[in-house]
Amino acid sequence: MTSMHETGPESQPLGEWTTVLADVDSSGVAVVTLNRPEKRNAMNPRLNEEMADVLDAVESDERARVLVLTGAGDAFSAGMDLKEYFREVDAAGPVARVRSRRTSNEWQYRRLMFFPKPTVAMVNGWCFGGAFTPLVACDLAIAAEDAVFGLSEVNWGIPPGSVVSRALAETIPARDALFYIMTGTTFTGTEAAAMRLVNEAVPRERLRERTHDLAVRLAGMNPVVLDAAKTGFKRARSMDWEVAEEYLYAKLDQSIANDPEHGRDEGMRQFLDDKSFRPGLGAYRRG
Ligand code: ACO
Ligand code: V55
Repeated sequence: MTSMHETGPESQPLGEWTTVLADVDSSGVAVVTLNRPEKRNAMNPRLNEEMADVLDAVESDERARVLVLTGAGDAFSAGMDLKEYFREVDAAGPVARVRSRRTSNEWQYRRLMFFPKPTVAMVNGWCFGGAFTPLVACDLAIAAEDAVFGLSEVNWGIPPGSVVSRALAETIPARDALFYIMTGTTFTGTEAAAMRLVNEAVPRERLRERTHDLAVRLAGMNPVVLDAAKTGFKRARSMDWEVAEEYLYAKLDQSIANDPEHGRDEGMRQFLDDKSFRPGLGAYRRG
């Protein structure tokens, strides 16, 4: 199976890491590839530390307009590294464990969930346990039809920890979540799309192109408005309606104030004065 990480001639590296590859192409798509294929991209402490730095690099590099998260080889990620994240950290004691958990959670949901650029998970293969956290933290997700997912925790003797079950509750119905959490049964990319864990499942040979097309589309949109739109939705989910109204208006006004291209005024001008486009059917022309 070919790696999902194919650095094209126009791709530039965003930095150098031992467990992660990250580069950006000329269309503004940054591809972040978990890169421990010989361990099925299991997440060890080193990878968790490096991912904080990778996210910093993608966030601060102006060439990067969209982040695509994927895995090298035939796995997206086999979850937490049972040897290095559990056995070895447990042996190092409780202080090490607190630190290791914090480093893991830091990138997997705190940073990724509210990342200021659009994020797309490209699930190219195995996706187990802890890997559901970064998967759900991404705004959008596309899977290969034959990718294999599982809440395998019960299979080896633990309930799902960290925010894995919280992430499931955010995306799929309780009946599906409890069935897979309690039985440890695997399911495919096709099934993941049917329960809306991912937006779409496509044949493996089309995964990269399909994801790239979506990413390029997002890369061409107004970044300030996109950030306000995704963050508004994610934050407002847990608010009561009155607070959500206040917050979403504040977000709207903040977006207008922060938008260097004044998209709102331009959109209204092109529709009301020029009559050159219909906002219901497509986006205004960006300068
Ligand atoms: N932690 C540590 N090492 C792992 C993990 C993991 N989660 N997943 C795979 N590896 C290692 C294997 O130990 C093996 O290492 P070795 O070559 O040094 O012996 C190597 O990756 C390849 O693994 P295989 O099992 O030989 O690969 P295969 O392609 O046959 O199977 C599969 C892939 C199905 C993903 C299998 O490796 C597996 O079941 N992994 C564990 C999945 C899992 O339950 N993850 C934990 C979820 S719970 C959590 O994240 C909190
Ligand atoms: C899991 C994940 C964790 C953890 C304990 O079930 C369990 C998965 C991401 O961290 O600390």
